[in-house]
Amino acid sequence: MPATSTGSFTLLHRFCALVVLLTFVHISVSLVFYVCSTDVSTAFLSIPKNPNRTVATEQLRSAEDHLGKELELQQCPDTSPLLVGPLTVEFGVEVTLQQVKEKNPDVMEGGWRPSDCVSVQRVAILIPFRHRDEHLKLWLHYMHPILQRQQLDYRVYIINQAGERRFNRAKLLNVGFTEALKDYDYNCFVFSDVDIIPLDDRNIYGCFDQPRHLSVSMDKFRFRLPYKQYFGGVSSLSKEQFLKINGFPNNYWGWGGEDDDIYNRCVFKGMTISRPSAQIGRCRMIKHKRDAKNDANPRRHSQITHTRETMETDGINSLTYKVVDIKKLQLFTNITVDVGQP
Ligand SMILES: [Mn+2]
Repeated sequence: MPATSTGSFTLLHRFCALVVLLTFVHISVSLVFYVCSTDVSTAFLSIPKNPNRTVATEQLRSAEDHLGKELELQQCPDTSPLLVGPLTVEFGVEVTLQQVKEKNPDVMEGGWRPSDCVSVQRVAILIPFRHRDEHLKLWLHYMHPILQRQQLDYRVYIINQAGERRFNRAKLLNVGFTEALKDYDYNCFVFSDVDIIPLDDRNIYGCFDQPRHLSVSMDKFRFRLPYKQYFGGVSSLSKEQFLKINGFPNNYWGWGGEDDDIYNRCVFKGMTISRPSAQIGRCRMIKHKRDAKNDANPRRHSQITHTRETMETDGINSLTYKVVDIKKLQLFTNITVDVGQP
């Protein structure tokens, strides 16, 4: 073999060895980077409370939790073993939101759900509101422990009417229904005034076969129903029942009438009102003066005689409003909303 030929063979041999070496280095480096990036992303995903996580991620996670629990956990018992029965409720007590937070460390994002069983009742508690901060503190103080003992999967929403125009309780509740469903798959809605507290935790803030009236014997009415059709104070409807009646009326401005309209809607759709017994349904209302801009609605008597016609076109299907602000706090979600004016 000529010398030149031997020389080029050696050169080729060296060149091939170099290529193999470079390839090896390349693969090694790629492998190192791959392992590092996996570590980083795993660490990133497993941070439990990343303040920057998006609402979408949060909703996905809560949906996953929900599904996961349903697969692993048993349904909660029909009657919660945590109930204690009659309660003492005093409105003279001084409470601060800080104290309520400390006494309810497991309440987060305005609510709670059992960790050891799956609650059938996924409840949004909706409170129409304006300038009643003192009442709200008492309500949260008494209600959060009760709702946890009832083993509900619940959250509290304060639907705060923006501005100082005439109050519209029923429309605020329609807004609460719509906005709460953007958060979670609620199947039950409790509509409560901010100043009413039950005197027995066996009065379940959940939903039943028929629309439920919960505040059936109030101290204000000497522990009796003021009239048989009374549906004011605290009531609950399942999502299905609420949609069946086209939600609540939007055009009752000022005090009164809207609760009778809602009662009529239920009856016209073939439903009856379910109630706890007069004993279990005892409750107290905080005494107060009529709020500013909530004078009795003079049209209410005439309005409630037309429910049958108006209910088809006035309700959740005709609801318009503007959300001004949403704040997700530990003890409740505050939704401030512009509901317009008469
Ligand atoms: Mn009141």
